[in-house]
Amino acid sequence: MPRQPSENLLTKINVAMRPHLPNKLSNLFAAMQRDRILLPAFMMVLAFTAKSDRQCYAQDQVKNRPNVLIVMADDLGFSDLGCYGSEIETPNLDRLAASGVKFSQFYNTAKCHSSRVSLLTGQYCIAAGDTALSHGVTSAEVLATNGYFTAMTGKWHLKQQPTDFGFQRYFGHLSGACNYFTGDQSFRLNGMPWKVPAENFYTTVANVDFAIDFLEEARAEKKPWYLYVAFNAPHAPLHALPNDYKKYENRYNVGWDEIRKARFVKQQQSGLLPSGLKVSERPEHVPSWKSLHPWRQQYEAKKMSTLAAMIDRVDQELGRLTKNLKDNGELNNTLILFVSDNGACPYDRKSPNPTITPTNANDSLGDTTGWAWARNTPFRYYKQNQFEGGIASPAILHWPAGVKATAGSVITEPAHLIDILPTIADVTGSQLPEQWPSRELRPISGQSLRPLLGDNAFHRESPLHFLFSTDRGLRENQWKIVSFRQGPWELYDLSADRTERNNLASQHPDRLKKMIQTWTQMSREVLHAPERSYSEVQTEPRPHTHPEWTRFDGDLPDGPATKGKGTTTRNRNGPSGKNTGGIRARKNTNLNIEGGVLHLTFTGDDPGIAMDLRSKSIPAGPYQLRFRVQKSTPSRGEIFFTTDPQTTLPNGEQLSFKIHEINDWQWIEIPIATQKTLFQIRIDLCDGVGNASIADLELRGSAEQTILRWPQP
Ligand SMILES: [Ca+2]
Repeated sequence: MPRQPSENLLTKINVAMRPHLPNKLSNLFAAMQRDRILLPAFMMVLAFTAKSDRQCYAQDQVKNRPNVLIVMADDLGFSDLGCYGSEIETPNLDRLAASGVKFSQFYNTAKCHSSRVSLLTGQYCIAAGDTALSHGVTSAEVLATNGYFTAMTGKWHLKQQPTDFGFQRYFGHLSGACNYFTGDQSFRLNGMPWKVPAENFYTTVANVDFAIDFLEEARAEKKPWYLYVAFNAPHAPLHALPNDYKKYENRYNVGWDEIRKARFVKQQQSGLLPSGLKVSERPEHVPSWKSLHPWRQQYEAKKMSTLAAMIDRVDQELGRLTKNLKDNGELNNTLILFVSDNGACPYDRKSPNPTITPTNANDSLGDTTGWAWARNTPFRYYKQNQFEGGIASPAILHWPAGVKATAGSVITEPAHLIDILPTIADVTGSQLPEQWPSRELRPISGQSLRPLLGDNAFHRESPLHFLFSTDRGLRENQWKIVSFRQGPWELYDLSADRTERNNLASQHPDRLKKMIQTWTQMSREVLHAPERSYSEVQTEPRPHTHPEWTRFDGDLPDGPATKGKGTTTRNRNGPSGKNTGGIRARKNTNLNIEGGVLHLTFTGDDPGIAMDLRSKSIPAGPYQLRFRVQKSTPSRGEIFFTTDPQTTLPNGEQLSFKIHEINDWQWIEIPIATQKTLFQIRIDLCDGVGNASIADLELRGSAEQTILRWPQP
């Protein structure tokens, strides 16, 4: 049996040392007293305490430890900054790149929360324990242990809150996205709920207001500091400050074909990308700008004006922050790293409304696949896909006191968010712990990038692994394998074909096979991923599409028809009870279907949707009901079904499931084990008010064949 330290001993140590301890450690002692934490953990904390104490002393002697500022933008495309090819005005970031370095092959994980996990822990998301961070330590915990003042502002998007993971100060929202002008209920200031002011509020600005306040505190305490600013911009809802919007209004009437062309020219002229590289072609799912109806052109141009204004504002606020560092003599010895969590977002979740000007709390626009394509120039695909368009991030590193590489140079070595923690631990002289109370740590997969900053040789010890939902990839030297939503593996030689135009899978079957084995082995042994996430890919090629990509063939509500062909379920806004696409919205439920996605708003008790199968000719069970759901709060959902024409809902049988992903899509797969034939199905996602989206809703048979899909045409 492990021994536990006596409560008396802990109490004595806590009382004696409290004045010398950082708050978090002091709190930890209190928690240990309360929870009788085991001796090994206790001894480890003592070791850290001793180290921390020594270093507090040393800190007065050693003045040259750098401050660290990590900035992450949200859904920023590879080409969205001036120094990465954009026409959007980002002079402050361009200046940092000109006097620092920029990376041409810096990778993220293609999605919001997983990128945040990797940035903070140096691990792949699943390995770190996903949003619970149960198998990792954060950079804030590592640097706080080494005497740094630690602070964060902006989007958290993980479990608990930043103050539970080593950040001594925090301002921001715990949610994945919110209204830029009015925020949401998840705002916190230093661990406590914070009410968003009714006026004069815009999240991007507030993040820097609080960041500057926190830095003032760090300076008063005469400590080196670590600040992590996680802007929510330019993530949807698209909302811009009026003056920023005005600056870009009508600038995008030229359309995405022209903008993409101009960005690519600028990328090559600036030396960011090799001159022989070919830009990827416009995919079939994005129409040419010229083919769009004028109302759609006007509407799409507005979206890009808003995105540009939001990105411009990020740059302005960063300018304000870096000026604050300069005014305080800190710019020279602060390591600043700017990255994005994923490529531009193609998901179009709002009905078209060209009359909106999104410069106030009540009006916002959504993303669009057309501009996402241009914003990821020169690459293919988008947020969530493990193609370069999803995972390639602009990355600027500025640290005059520490970077020996030529100012303004481009680092072409592949790097990844998992490298951030080892890098900042390295440059700050902080130790990466092998143990941490109440967490079972797994090894860090990232490596310190410090050799690159001094023009020294860097050797990547293990291939870079990519996995989000069913999208997969592996980068090993110049080779990359990638699978689009569990479609067949593709193989590319990125040294000649960074834009992934020539699939070499059939020409190099041995290399492909070996890389798939490596990917699978890493999924199992490094990520500890659940087995289903590395099950084999489909062998039959399928078109690369997604139900939430913009459908440009939709009609304008009450307006002129588009030039495109086809039909759309967009805007069949049914009042509660009306049957839409084979789905009936129950009482207290508003259903709006856009591009095949069900957007549900729950206004009272007992909401949900129901599907009546009595007129369908379907085979007998067993079945599987399968869909993806996105919701902003966790909840318990229920399925009701009948297998007898005389029984009506809510009588019948009942199954339950859990919605645990917050704001991200989660697959729900429910086996319905009956041998009889289904007559009615009902899905409840929660008990009361709220909202949710459902996509890819289908009933499958015992051979996993699709029997029915909703919405029905
Ligand atoms: Ca994101």
